[in-house]
Amino acid sequence: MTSMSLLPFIPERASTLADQFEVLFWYITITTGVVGLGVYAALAYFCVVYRRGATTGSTPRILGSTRLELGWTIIPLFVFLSYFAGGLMVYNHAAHAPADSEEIFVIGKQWMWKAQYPDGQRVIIGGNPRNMTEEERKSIGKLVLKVNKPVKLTLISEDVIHDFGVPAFRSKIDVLPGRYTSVWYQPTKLGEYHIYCDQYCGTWHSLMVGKIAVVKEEEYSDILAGFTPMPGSHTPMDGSRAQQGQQLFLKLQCINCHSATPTAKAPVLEGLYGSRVPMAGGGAEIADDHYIAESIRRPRLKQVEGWEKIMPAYDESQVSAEEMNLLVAYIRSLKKGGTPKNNQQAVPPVGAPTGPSEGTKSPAPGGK
Ligand code: HEC
Ligand SMILES: [Cu+2]
Repeated sequence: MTSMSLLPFIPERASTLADQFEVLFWYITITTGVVGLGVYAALAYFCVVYRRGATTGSTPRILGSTRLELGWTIIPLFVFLSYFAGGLMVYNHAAHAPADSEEIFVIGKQWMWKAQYPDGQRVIIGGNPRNMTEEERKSIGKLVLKVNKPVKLTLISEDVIHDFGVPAFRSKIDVLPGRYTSVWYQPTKLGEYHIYCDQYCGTWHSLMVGKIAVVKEEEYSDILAGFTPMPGSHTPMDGSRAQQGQQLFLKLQCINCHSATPTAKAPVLEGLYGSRVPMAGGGAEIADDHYIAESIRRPRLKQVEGWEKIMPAYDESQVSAEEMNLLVAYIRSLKKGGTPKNNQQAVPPVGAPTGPSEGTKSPAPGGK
């Protein structure tokens, strides 16, 4: 028996979270429902049986009962504690992505979602095609995920607050400007499921909808190969986010200061990700996605100890949300000894077109 067949307004269950969520949801709904209805039933019964004039004799005078008081205090206490325990378990599941999750970046923008896969493919979900650039229109599609494999979404907004909601996964997460949030799923069923923007975000909020397609692992890479690579990359293979980020790092001249040489004017970024960074004026920060993005947008906010305040702030006009994700992906991937030479340029893959493709911001690798 599925809840689907009984109650047609309840969405399908298609993730591990949805299964856990559903058990807790019905447990709470049924227990509170039974008690609530019981109170009303008793009320109705007493109204009829003890109505004025219908009773024989008078009501006995009762001055409290310790047994009753203890009973209706202790039993509900344990019932409510069981809600808490169930909630804690489901929350714990939802809050901790497995370490082997594949990671997809999602950007919310009035009124579409832009998803970036680790190898550089991208998909535009929802939105009004008439308001899109040529480049974006080519990438309209579905968010494709593998069945029975965990996936972690890291989300940010370019403008206002959105919310990435997937009813079949029983999951929704706010998507905020200037702050990364994340969510993870393990889809359990093949098929297509709705994505909604669950936070009213302006005129065409209703267009910010789309589909997640859950496919078999064998089909996954074929489908992804058909996706349009992000602007600036030539083949999906060579357009990995980290590699595109490296090109940006060179193009924006970050390398002039973050050069990993003894005379560098700025800290080395190798191995920065996940490390503890001591701050000027005491304290320390863990270098996560948010810390890195903020260091680039507003470097004055958190000053690394022992360095001068010379890093310029890069606003949206210099580094867009999409480019920020690339820089973050690059800095994350940067291992010891990985900083490029100042004049190093990425070599285009064999057989790749060499001219700059239309509508791209970054120059073609190789400087042609
Ligand atoms: C004019 C020199 C200069 C340029 C150009 C520059 N930075 Fe920086 N950057 C610094 C200095 C100095 C610091 C350390 C002091 C601070 O926190 O502001 C820093 C700090 C950082 C940090 C935090 C590092 C840590 O150890 O916690 C990151 C990340 C970063 N920069 C990335 C970038 C990126 C990406 C670019 C290019 C878009 C860039 N920087 C361009 C000088 C520079
Ligand atoms: Cu929205």
